[in-house]
Amino acid sequence: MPVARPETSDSRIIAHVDMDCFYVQVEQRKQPHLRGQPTAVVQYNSWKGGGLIAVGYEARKDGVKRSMRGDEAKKECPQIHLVQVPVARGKADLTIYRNAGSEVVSILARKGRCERASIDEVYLDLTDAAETMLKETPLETLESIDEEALKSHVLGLSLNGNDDRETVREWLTRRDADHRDKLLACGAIIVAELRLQVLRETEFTCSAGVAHNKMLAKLASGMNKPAQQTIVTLASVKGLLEPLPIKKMKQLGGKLGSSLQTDLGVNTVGDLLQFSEQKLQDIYGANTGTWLWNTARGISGDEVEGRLLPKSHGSGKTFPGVQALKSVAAVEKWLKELCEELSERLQLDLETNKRVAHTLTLHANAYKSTDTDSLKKFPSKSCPLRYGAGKVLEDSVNLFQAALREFLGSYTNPVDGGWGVTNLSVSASKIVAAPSGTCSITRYFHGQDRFHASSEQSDKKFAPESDNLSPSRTESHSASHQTDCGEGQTQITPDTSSLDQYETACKDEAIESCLTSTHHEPQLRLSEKERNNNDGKRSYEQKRKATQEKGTPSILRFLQTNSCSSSNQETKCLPSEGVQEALDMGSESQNKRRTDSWRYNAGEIDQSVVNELPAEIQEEVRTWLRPQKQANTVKRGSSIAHYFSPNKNEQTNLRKS
Ligand code: DCP
Repeated sequence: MPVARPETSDSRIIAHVDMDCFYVQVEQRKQPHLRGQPTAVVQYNSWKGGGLIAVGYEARKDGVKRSMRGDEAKKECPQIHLVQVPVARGKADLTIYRNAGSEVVSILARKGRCERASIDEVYLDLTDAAETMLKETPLETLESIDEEALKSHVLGLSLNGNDDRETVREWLTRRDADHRDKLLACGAIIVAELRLQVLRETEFTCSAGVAHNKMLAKLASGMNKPAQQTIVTLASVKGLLEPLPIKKMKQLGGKLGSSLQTDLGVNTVGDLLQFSEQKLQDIYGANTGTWLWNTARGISGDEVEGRLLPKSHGSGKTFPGVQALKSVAAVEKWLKELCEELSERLQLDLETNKRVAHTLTLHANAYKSTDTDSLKKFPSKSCPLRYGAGKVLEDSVNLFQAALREFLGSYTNPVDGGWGVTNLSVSASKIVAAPSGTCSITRYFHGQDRFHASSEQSDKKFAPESDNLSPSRTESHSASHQTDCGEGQTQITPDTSSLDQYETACKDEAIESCLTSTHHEPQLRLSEKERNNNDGKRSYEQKRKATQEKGTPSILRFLQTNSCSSSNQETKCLPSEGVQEALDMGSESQNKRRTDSWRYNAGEIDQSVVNELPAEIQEEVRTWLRPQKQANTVKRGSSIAHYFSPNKNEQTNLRKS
């Protein structure tokens, strides 16, 4: 459900940066001989040459499209290079792309609040940077403007085709311009410089939209690709939005968009303008009505969230056609792979970023062979997340069983046959800063757990999963979910008395997820080697300064002169100085949150488990618990107890008292 947030200010400067043919660029950096060659990345499943998941711009010129399979692409473009996505555990491994995305984020985060929106997209709030620039250097006094900024596409600015860059220069430096346009001009200059920095330090090109809010910036970033940027002036908003098909708008691709089409005959954003806010509220409720009214006018108050790290982690796989999983044993086999991957990523997030996840969710798509109710969805299920691959697997298997019972309408454990699973994924969400010491404790449990995965069904509390993640876009992408706001999730499990707060939190999260639809994103990490390679960093820094002194080349010139041949290795192996910076930024905000977002529920921690811990960890746990007990401020449901097997008796006694 969209949420109408009032426009905080139309003087904000927001950029949306989107990498160009991202996986292809990552592969081309790895194999420089592919630079400039028609290239596509294909799924690891090689049927008919594998499905294309990313297509380079050279191949697009020859008519190759993402919807094609490798064999078809070869017919269109015989010289195309097809690179298979890396594989691990029998499924696509996106680590290399996640890490490449992290490099980019760390650079972009230098200039303003930065929100990582997907594996290759970032929002930036550049308001402060633009205001500072405007104060320090009035634009009309600027002597030289970077060529990259002069190549900007300014919506609504008529170009005569003779000297477009001169026309853009005039627009950027207009003395009589509205203050908001002046800020946009500053934003465009800053974004151009950032894109050049990304190119120099990572070898990746990106495109960007610069506007007064997130919605408009996102619409603009894809308008001129690759390696270009588009500016949305206030005057151009109406012309930009009016012709857009309603279903192309964010959050209108689903049921709401369909209802607008069928119930109101609204096919374009322009069609929506004829409805008053009151009328839209009458039909869709106050909140959605206002949101629709605002959207039609390009008004959106969504803030750029300061988030450099993923909101959740997911691991999944699709099993199309005959590959469908038709027995519980087959599902368990794959769940083991998925849970191990998820668990590794959770552990890495904990160690690298000091974050812990609270909620484990299982999603699947399934069919019944004798289906009278073919539209019935396989319900997603969630429960508190316990760390350790064995525990994650144990809980996931239980969630699957519960969901399958519900799907089949069975009260006992379902038997094999008569059903098939075509998509399976596990995800971890509600990620917050970890309290100090969690890392060592979970490592302890992690080690233990692989060998002692006990299963006590009675201890499980399956919450309905309201964060309904849709199937992944592609097989490879299934390691990272897209979020969609669907319906049809019901609660099946009794014994939810202690979960009220937890469920509410889950629902809030679902709403939030709907607002920022994401693929789930990469770890912000570099190898030790990269982090420690300070010498390389200095020499690059010196080079960069030298280049700047000579004048900044345009992105195209950069590509021509540095076409990323193997001689460019030095650039490629650069330590990304910004990553550490970004890590620091991340932990700073986490530290801030640490004090207010983490609550221990003393009553839920099983003393017998604590007593088995090494002495120093026992001491740590007791230190955490002491102030909470005294303050008596513990909340149920959101607690460190999820790392432990809860002692039901103690909890029951506590509730009674
Ligand atoms: N991706 C995927 N499966 C899809 C779509 C995309 O695995 N069905 C992956 C590969 C892409 C990356 O996500 O490189 C980013 O997707 P985009 O939609 O942003 O597309 P590209 O970056 O490839 O191209 P463009 O330059 O058009 O943005």
